Amino acid sequence: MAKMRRVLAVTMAAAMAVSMMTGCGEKKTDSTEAQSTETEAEVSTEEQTEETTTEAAGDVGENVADGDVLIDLTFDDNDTDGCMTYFNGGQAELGVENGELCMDITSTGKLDYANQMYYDGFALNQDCVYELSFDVRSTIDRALQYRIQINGGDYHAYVQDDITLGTETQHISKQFTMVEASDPAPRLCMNLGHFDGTGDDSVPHKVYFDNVVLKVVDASKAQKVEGIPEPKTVNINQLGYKNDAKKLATITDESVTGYEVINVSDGKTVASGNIVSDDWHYDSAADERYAIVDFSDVKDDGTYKVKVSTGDESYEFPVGDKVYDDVYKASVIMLYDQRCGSELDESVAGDFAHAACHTGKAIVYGSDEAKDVTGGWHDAGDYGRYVVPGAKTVQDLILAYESSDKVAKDDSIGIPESGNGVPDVLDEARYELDWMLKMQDSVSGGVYHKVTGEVFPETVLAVDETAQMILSPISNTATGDFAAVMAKASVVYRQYDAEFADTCLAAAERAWKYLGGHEGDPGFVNAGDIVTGTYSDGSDRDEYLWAATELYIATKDEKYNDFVKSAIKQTVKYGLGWADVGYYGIYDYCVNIKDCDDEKAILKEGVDDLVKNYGKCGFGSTTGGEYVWGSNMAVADNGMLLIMASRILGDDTYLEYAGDQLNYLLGRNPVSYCYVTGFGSQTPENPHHRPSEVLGKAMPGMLVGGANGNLEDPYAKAVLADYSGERCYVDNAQSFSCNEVTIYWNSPLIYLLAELR
Ligand code: 9MR
Ligand code: ZN
Repeated sequence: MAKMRRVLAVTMAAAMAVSMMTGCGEKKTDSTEAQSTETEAEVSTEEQTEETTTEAAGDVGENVADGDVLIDLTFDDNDTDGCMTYFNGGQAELGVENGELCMDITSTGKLDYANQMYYDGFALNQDCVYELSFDVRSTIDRALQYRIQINGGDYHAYVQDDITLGTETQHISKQFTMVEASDPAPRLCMNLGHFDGTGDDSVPHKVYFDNVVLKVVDASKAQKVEGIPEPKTVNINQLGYKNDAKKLATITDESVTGYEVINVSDGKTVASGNIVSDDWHYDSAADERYAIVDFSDVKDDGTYKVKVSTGDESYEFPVGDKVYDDVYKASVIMLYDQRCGSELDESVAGDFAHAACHTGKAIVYGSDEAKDVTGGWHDAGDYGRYVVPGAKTVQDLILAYESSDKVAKDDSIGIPESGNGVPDVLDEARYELDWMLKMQDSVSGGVYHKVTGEVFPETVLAVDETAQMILSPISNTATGDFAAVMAKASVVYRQYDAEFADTCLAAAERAWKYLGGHEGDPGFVNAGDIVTGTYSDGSDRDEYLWAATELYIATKDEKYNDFVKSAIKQTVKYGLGWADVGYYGIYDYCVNIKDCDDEKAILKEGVDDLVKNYGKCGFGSTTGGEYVWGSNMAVADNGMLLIMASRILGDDTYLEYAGDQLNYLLGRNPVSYCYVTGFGSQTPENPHHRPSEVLGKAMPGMLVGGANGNLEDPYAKAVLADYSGERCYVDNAQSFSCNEVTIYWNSPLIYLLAELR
């Protein structure tokens, strides 16, 4: 039968293992190795013609037809056919023996999913009937749980059964109807951990699988698998513009020949223009032709929309003086909501209030030493606390305080410390600094890289993560970042708390001493069975440079200046990220030290590159066509850098580009999302953020990671394979590589909003 269909190459991230969500638990590792296996899964298109649908009524549903084979694994040629493993306390090796898949199990752990074999890369359509079948045997009598489950949240099963295995091969076959909403990215799991009541499964043994097949039995009632929403053809900053700001809209429908800006309250056109063929350009990262219209002359307070000649309209947006006040406040309160180790006040955190979490002592990895490292912010959608990204967040807050008068005076954001005479952003940053001080080893001066459980927590509230906290080993990058922010804090907090400033400076100097004895140490990698985030970084030169700069500013000791002057002659990674931090040092050097021509030149080179990138993007972003995990941080960081450079270089033109970084984040992008939760006309509602997932509502004020063309989670692979980088964003909690949130994505947003509001 005639049926249009496209083949979706489903990339199984095996060795790459960027992040693996699994049955009841999440496991992420950070190896950068390339993807190992590509399998093909057929996913049918939504583009089926009317004709074929009618003709085939009865055996064709939306996207699927009777007899479609979605999984067909035979393990010939010694190939595991894209099957993967997840462990949560168990131990096994996956391989192929004589054309059968073999789980060679040495420990079954404590949980039924302690050992898991899984397979991704297929979809389930609601109301479609399927048959799952496979052959299985084991070298001992033991239980197996097979299931197809949702691959995130509570990991509940769409179909599941527990069976008893023995040495005889059994052919298992199960029909089921997908009764829940269509799922583009479920997971087939074989749970081979420990099961009570089925004999002794603790002895080493092997379980063999063959002929694993998932087939469509009856597609007549099958409903569609929804893709991502169609973006608007006219995109603007959904939160609006300040009266005098530059205002651009991007149009992506090439049949448009003109536009008008309409005042929504009276329907009157306040600006209009034509779009001619020369106005159209190509954005390769979005894979779209676009035209830009400038309506900066619309300056009066009001609510507007841009309407184009085809009748399409942008979302409505305000123009006024206070358009960013609420989002600014919410983006700071998000950090309060991420606080760990103390009770969150309901009057601030609302539904996200909770009792003190993670209050137990942490064990220093590889020892019996228990240490109090309570406090600090949860990093992201997980509850890990990591020094490296924490330092970036603190620095961004302090820079916002230093560069914006409004922020420096604002003591009324509404956190518990508001009104205490210390600006709120400094209070908030101090919460992290106090924790960071506890992360320093009192003997060596080195700083522990992170404190997390061994694995990522399940989708639970912070108070319900009860796993033993472990302090991962000291790293140079954590110690360098620590030295930098502590030295800076010693300067900034002195007027508010001289004793704290002294403590910070002494800690920074001890950290610097550690660094002196550890030049050339290898970068951080996860120790033992720990699989939480690594914040791995190929170079620590930038961290050393930044630390030396802040210590020079704090102490005026020339030994630090000598270090800076020799470091900038070498290869340093300049950036404002968690990995590349060189510009933090360069900028503060320029602000504080008179003789800074070399540093100014470094800054100028950086922002001039951003300006070149700006010209390549139809939506104002300066990432140069790169859309990676956390691309929204890159956009926000670039906005910061442009503002910082405009100060140092005395050139206001950089500020316009900075404004467009904010505009991109708040809606002028090719997916039409205002990327901050709770704000804008189309806003992320399903962030990968455990508190939001458990409560079923997104915590407000969080900047999500955004477009990521590398498709680094199974959900993104399933729904974004046909899109180019700048459009690879999906608002789904399973997509941790597009839709997670972090403290250090919020902090450059806070800086931008502080400056531009
Ligand atoms: O933001 C990090 C991103 O740049 C990396 O590509 C990614 C994979 O290593 O990790 C991101 O950081 C995550 C961290 O490892 C654990 N907490 C959640 C962070 C955001 O996804
Ligand atoms: Zn906590």
